[in-house]
Amino acid sequence: MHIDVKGKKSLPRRPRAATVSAMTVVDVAAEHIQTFANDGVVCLRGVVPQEWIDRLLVGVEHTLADPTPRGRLWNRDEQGRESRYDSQVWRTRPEYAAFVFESPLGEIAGRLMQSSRANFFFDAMFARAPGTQFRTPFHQDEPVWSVDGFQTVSSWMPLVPVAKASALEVVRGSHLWDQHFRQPNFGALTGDARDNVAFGDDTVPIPDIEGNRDRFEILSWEMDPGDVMCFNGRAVHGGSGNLPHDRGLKVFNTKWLGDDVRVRFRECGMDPDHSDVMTEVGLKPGDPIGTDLYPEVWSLSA
Ligand SMILES: O=C(O)CCC(=O)C(=O)O
Repeated sequence: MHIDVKGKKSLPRRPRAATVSAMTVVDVAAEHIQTFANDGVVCLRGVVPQEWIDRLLVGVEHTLADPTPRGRLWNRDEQGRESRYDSQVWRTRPEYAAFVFESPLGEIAGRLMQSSRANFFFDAMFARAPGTQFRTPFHQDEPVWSVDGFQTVSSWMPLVPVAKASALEVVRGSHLWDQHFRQPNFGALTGDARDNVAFGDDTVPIPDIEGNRDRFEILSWEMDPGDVMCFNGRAVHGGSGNLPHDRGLKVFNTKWLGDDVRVRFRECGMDPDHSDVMTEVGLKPGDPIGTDLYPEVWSLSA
């Protein structure tokens, strides 16, 4: 797999195991890198081959049938339509682990972040039944992660076709806002006490974006399997519901960290809170990201 960054010198190929992605050539154009820097989001078309989508769909079926302790029923509406979530499953699901290490995503993330390396942070799976209207509230990720840094990428990847009206939405340029907001309390959404985060009073609630949509520039795209919406962890995002009665949605998201990211344990509250597992492997506040928990998957020098 080789990514040609248009307008930049070609970089050495990193040898990889023969996999479904090994023959893939992905172009991350200088234009995509610039869009990601300016807007905090870019939609890349056709960068993940169907073989990967098929393998991830197998993984998602397993995850839905046998959720991890982090698996959640996010919402069940009056018609019984469910929205489900699970995360950090890559260590136990071979399809996810293979995708993390062998797909083009690590390199794409590294290039978009303009980082010399990309460390894998965690995976997240979102599944909604056909007709589900439930939308994820607008929020930022990185201000409540157990790390701090600007060079982060979340890669939101639908495994089935999704219309623009049902896709994730990102507020253009919000990754550059000075103000960082506390997350909505997802515990209140799921009704699961394990999700309650007592965010500190000194944190600022997110403005009502949904109620004032005309005051923000909100981006989303109709997407097919193979397309990836990459957004900065500070970008305000939400949505991804509003489904037609005959269409469900399955999404696999991988989260990536770059050069400037450091461990940070936040007194304001964290979601997900990795402070215990980080401490177990010897990571402490201020440390760069590493260890087997957050493997370096791609680097410029490799
Ligand atoms: O797809 C969704 O509903 C939410 C996605 C999200 O918040 C994320 O990927 O960080």
